[in-house]
Amino acid sequence: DTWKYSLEEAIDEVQGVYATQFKEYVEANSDHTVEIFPYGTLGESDDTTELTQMGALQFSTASPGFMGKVIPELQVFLLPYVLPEDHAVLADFYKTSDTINEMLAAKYDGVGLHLVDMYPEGEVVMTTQEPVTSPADLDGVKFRVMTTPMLVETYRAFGATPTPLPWGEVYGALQTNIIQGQENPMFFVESTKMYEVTEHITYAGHNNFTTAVITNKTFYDGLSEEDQALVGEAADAAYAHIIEYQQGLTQRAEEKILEAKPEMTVTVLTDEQRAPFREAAEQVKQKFVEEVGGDAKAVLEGFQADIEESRERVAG
Ligand code: 6CS
Repeated sequence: DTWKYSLEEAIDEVQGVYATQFKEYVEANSDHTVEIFPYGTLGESDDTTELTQMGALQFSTASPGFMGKVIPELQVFLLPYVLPEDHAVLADFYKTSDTINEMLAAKYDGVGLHLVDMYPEGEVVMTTQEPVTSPADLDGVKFRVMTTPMLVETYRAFGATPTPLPWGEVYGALQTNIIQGQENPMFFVESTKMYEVTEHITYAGHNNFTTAVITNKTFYDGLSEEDQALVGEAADAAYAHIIEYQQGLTQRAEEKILEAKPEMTVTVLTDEQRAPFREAAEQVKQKFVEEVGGDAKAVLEGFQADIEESRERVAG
């Protein structure tokens, strides 16, 4: 069979590198072929998620920054200062967390999907027109976020005027001053040339971009045991590859940006400068628990416990 697999990114960006590895594994180990549809061929993330729920696509990459509208508990990934910064701890966490692989995975089943894998894409940085060293600097800044409500809450707590937009509108909105800031991993700031339409980059250490690979549930349940195992193995191979691929990726992207635009400023906030952002994060976590309700509290607590276990495991 041919399995259709859509991305929110280009083929040479992180999601494309993952999907290419997945495809190579499937094709080397079965008679199936995987046809990849990069961003721009089928619509925005919300569209490709729907196409996957309907079964028109078998696989897609669907980031919680958008999918949080469909499964509200997924917004735990958007909460600032929750995910670990250490790459090895992160890499262990996604693979071993029962909160992700059991509790959140079950939520996907409820909306006609099966969760194949989740992985980090890199530390999120803010890019803005004016320098940012404190929440006061975000006052009056229309700041683009992905379309899930907790991101709006985050940037409101950070002092900005949050503006949710699908990805396709971001570059143009920066160019025309409809927005004056946005956040994304450094590789994406470089590959999509967002540095051309912003002047300052700020590392606040508040999050790592998480994405998820999903399949249509009816499709997945209909696969033979052998093919289900193949999907899992292909995901494991792609996961190992993407974790390795990301070593130094942020740094390399930063260098490329500075080469293309030497006047771009890059600021890594100190612990002291991060303190008010961390403080604001507490009220966002509280909002998540209160407003999302349902399993939100259990998910956040499970998350924190799983992260702690990963920290201990990696520390040896
Ligand atoms: O900001 C966004 O909307 C996009 N950012 C990344 C890193 N991947 C896809 C997503 O659509």
